[in-house]
Amino acid sequence: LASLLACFGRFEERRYLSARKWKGGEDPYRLHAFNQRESERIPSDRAVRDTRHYRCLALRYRPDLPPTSIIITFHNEARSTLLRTIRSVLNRTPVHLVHEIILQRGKPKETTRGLIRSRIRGADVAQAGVLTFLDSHCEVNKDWLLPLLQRIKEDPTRVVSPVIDIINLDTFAYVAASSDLRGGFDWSLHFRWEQLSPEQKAKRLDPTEPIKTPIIAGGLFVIDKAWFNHLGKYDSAMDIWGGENFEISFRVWMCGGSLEIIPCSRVGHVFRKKHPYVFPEGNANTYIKNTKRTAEVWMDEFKQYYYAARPAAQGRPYGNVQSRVELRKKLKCHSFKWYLENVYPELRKLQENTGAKEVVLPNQESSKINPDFKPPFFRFFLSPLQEWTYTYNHQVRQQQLCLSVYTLFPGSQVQLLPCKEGDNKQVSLLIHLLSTKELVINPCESTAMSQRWDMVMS
Ligand SMILES: [Mn+2]
Repeated sequence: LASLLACFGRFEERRYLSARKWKGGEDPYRLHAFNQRESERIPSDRAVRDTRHYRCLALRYRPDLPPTSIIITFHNEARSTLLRTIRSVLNRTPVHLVHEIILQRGKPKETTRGLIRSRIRGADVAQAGVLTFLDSHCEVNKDWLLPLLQRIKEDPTRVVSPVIDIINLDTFAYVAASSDLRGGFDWSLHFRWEQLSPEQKAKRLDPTEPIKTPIIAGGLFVIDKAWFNHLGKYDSAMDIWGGENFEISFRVWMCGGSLEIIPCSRVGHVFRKKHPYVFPEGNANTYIKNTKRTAEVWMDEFKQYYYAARPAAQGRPYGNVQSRVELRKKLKCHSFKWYLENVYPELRKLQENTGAKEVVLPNQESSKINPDFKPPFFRFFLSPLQEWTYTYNHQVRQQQLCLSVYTLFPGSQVQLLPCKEGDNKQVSLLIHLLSTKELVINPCESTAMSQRWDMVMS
């Protein structure tokens, strides 16, 4: 690495980048969906603001941190952004901690398997005991690596990410991201950043403390190599990109590890509005295939909420998941219910924005009060984990589906059908329900616990 650094002293960056000149009227966003011209104008070794909390500066790290292999996977990356990724690593990382930098280029003929395959290949050739995955359009900040390695040295089952700062895709300005965020998602397996709740914030007395996160954002994380291999690397049958972060996140949590965001580690990343790759069957289809594989292998009975939230996934081919199912068995992983209860209870509370009131079915206390109450009745149709919304239109809905009836005759079936505005066959008042194997209408009985509804204002 020292000799690589010396090389950069003689490296003619301007010449390397301006092999092609920009003509007037040429679209600098065309190839990479960011302003390539601006990226080329800004030197690759520019100074960036240290965006950490000032208390991070006082932290001391162990002298025996393990060196890491830094794996940068790329496919058609702009030279300027790739160069900035590498130079920032060389300039802002203690030399003894970087065993090697592996530039893993996606094979042109392998575009359908793309980045996930490349990451696996990079990991397989890596020689250090710790793997650091980076995107190819990043810019690491001061001391970014030390706090990440420290967490892994203390406990190799941790999988850790930096706070991902924002490199503006138009101006390439380096902007600090909030360090009170964690990764979250909804039942359609759509990723989003989430503010920590007021209670979680109140509990965080020390702003340098790691943040447990239900999911990582994607390609920026550090993991012990033996742990990565033990957990089954990646699902190599997934296409290109998107959804793989769900699979690896569920797997890490459910199979005995944890995911953390480390506020004292900062890495800038160019977030794009659209993905520049051409996906094998279009972006949406690739995403559906990858998330469907995840739901089928990891979400147990809760996959029905994924299908309810993403109806387009129903009936879609998703390949063979046998080996991943076996992997899960072999690793004796927790259930998805465990994950929901211990890692991401907030997912249960997600509800439609249209919702005024939240209805939780059935009354969870009732099984304690009434020994005759049999919760298994509800297991398929009305699990306590399901979240229902009682809307202003007086529909009882879950995602896009509403409780619907054809008649109010006792014994007639209640069904879940796609919601329609103003459909009076979709329950317009709270009716009492009696559950047998299926959900049917029954006259009110004030003592019947199976007819109790708990309503919670949201
Ligand atoms: Mn990226």
